[in-house]
Amino acid sequence: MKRKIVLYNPKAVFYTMPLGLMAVASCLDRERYEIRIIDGRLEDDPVARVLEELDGALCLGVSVLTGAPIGDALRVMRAAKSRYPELTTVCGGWHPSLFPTDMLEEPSIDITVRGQGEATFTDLVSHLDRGESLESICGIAYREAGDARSNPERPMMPMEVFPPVDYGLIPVEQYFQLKGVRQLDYISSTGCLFRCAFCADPFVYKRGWQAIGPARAADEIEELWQRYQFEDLNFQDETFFTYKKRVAEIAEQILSRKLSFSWAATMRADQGVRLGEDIFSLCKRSGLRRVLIGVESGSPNVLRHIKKDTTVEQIVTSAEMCARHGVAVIFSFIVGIPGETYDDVMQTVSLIKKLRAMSPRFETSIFYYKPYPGSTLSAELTDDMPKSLGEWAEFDYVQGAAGRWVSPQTYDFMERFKFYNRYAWGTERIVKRPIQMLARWRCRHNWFSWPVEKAILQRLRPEPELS
Ligand code: B12
Ligand code: SF4
Repeated sequence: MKRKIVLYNPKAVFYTMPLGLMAVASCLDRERYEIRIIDGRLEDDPVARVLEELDGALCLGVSVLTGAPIGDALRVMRAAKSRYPELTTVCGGWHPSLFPTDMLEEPSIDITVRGQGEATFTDLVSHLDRGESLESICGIAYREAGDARSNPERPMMPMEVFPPVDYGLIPVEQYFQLKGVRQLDYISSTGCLFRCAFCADPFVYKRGWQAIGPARAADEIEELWQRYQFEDLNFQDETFFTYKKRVAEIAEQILSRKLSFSWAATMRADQGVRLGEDIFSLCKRSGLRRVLIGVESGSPNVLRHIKKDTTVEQIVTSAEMCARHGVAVIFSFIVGIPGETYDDVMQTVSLIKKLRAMSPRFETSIFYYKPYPGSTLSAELTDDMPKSLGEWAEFDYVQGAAGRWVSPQTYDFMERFKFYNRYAWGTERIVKRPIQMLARWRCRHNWFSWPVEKAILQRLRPEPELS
């Protein structure tokens, strides 16, 4: 008889498909295991839904991002353990990769998996199934005689050895409906070669990067396109544009196979420059609709400090290329990095204005720096970070306020700038044009006193302050 494996994706913002769980599940032998993926975002009562599936299950696997998803994961795992005390619970994903042994202080978590999960979970499931000791399984931590034991690292494996991700494990149409567009999430590479000091990736993947080849990616994408008729493909890779030859081959394959959809991916500014006009144009012809560029700062000093390894010139050049080829961009910025001066912030503000003025298709998102675990920058801020799993669950990474190191002057300025920056550029409906002109004038002159139109707009239609 097949053993059941239940996998849970905690509630989170947006409806991105649970690619992590799909990836680990796709490696399991279907002759032996029956797999259920339950997504908290799709359920009215996720706890009841998980409990319903758990009877006779071999294990419950949960994917855990840092922040609010931890709270939902804990609710589900505690309920599962309380109903089925013998059940093995396994946590994988970003938070367990950063805190593999700390997480085991929570009694409802039995095992944590670090980093790339495909081979580790396959190995773990067969050991659990056979009732064997876990001591030889690389990449996990677990409790042994009450103590946390951490096994050696598992080296990252080439993605080519894993089978294609099985989208039949999730209700794809339901995600399309919730997203409001037939957009498929897809991943063609894992990890990242760079070393940004605010990011957890260098810690989790040790600056390793693995990908599937362009021909295989194209085969998979074509099969998925025929099956689901999606209109947009969202590459969830950390840095899709890592090797320009690979990117060019994927774009060529999309064109030669006459696959008709738009696509979006994440790009670094230096990669945009290296891509060159020809490959940029090829990408555009193959459907490239939008890129997300993590700019972070307009100050060369801050870019150096955070080891971004990109320059302001590269940011502007890649933006010019995107504008020339009609590719939309979300430029994401971080303000409030410890050590940043008011002058650095003003350089960021100038760059934001410059980029926004370049194309109505350019958007900017501005976040206050939050010390994310696992990054070298956050190592200096341990006092400002949560200590327990419960505190991590309450740490708001999406909307939380600025850190204590951000001066009231900078905070006040940025809040006003963020508001007007949203209206100042881009295409606004005719009724809002006068406000747009005024907002643009204010941004150009950094003059945000007497914000009467802000009060009017907020009264008309209160909007979230995040840009
Ligand atoms: C899609 C996505 C989201 C989605 C989540 C979708 C979901 N599943 O619910 C949404 C939009 C909700 C989201 C939100 C945020 N995200 Co996000 N997101 C991503 C992104 C781009 C892709 C994730 C993905 O699908 N990857 C592909 C799969 C195959 O990889 P994976 O999930 O890592 O899974 C592998 C392993 O982790 C492991 N694994 C994962 N789950 C499990 C479970 C088990 C049981 C096992 C055994 C193994 C295992 O095996 C998998 C295969 O190798 C990643 C970057 C990336 N490329 O990973 C960032 C990333 C995960 N996000 C990140 C951040 C910072 C955020 C935000 C704070 C961003 C923001 N400022 O708004 C928010 C807030 C999250 C929160 N606290 O609420 C960080 C890390 C965060 C962290 N420490 O948890 C990442 C790494 C980006 C980065 N470099 O900064 N995100
Ligand atoms: S921010 Fe992006 S480029 Fe930098 S290390 Fe993280 S994933 Fe890589």
